[in-house]
Amino acid sequence: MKLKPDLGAMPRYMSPENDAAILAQALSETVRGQAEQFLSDGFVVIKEAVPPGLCDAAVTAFRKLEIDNPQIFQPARLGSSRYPRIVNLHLVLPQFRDLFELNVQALELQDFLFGDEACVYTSLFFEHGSEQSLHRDTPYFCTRPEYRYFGMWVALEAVDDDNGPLMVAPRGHRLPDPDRQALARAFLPPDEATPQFSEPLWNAYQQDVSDACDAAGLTRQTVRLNKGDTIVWHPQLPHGGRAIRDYDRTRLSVVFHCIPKDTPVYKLDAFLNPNQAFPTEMNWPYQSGETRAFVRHAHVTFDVHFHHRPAEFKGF
Ligand SMILES: O=C(O)CCC(=O)C(=O)O
Ligand SMILES: [Fe+2]
Repeated sequence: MKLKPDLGAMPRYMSPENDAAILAQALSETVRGQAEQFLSDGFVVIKEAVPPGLCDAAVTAFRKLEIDNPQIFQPARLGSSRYPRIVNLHLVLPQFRDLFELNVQALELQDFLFGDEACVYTSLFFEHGSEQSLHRDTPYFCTRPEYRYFGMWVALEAVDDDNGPLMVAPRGHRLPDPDRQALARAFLPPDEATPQFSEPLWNAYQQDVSDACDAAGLTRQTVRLNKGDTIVWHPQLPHGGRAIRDYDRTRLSVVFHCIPKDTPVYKLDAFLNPNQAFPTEMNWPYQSGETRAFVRHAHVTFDVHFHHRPAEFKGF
């Protein structure tokens, strides 16, 4: 028997008509102010969310890991002076987990909006700006029920116009999705199952989002941050990385992809089939931190190229 998707379980922050009721339930003025900004613009910047010393400790730990593990880090530069984005370094660096666990206001906000405890699904570390074009994260973090995902991005050093800052399209989180099934049909032969990932499908969806932002007259805003500032974004917020003007500069930053505990995460297979039922609970293995849970993935990964089990890292 085909299960019906539980559309009634759509998170309340997906519908603007719920905003006033959500804000009325905020437990403190601080959370209310942040939630208000988040609901109206699709993101909120929390200034000095973690002390600069915590950011320095994370960078120092990363540099030590690099020195202790040349066999892992040198090939990962792929012949260039740059690493690709590094996935899940928090598995081997407790200082990275601190950036999440001690980010008190960002966690309070997420717990409040989820109505549940936020945990880390995956993380990315960037040594340099990503220069990633405008996109929504939802095709890559498609939960069931849908949209139970937030991005939480921590600046480990100052980010300005020159080192590839984030850009966001404020209020773009409210633009409706295109007909996702039609999009899949346009690209896939009939009866072919939607793959988890496909670059042409990803690009077609993101192009639709970008065009919709233009049609609605939404601008791309640069987000300039100081060390320790943290931005939390809505699952549907269009965002990306601006061009790097000064290639000599780093843009050290960590982004956590956050979900409520035990939430399954799918990719395009579920995102482009919103009416298809998928299991709505997942018994992830967790690595417990001091206070929060982190999904225990098997590998630290350099983009999609190199995979290393945590036990391969010396000094870990
Ligand atoms: O850090 C960036 O430049 C973009 C990161 C991003 O888009 C993400 O992690 O979802
Ligand atoms: Fe993203």
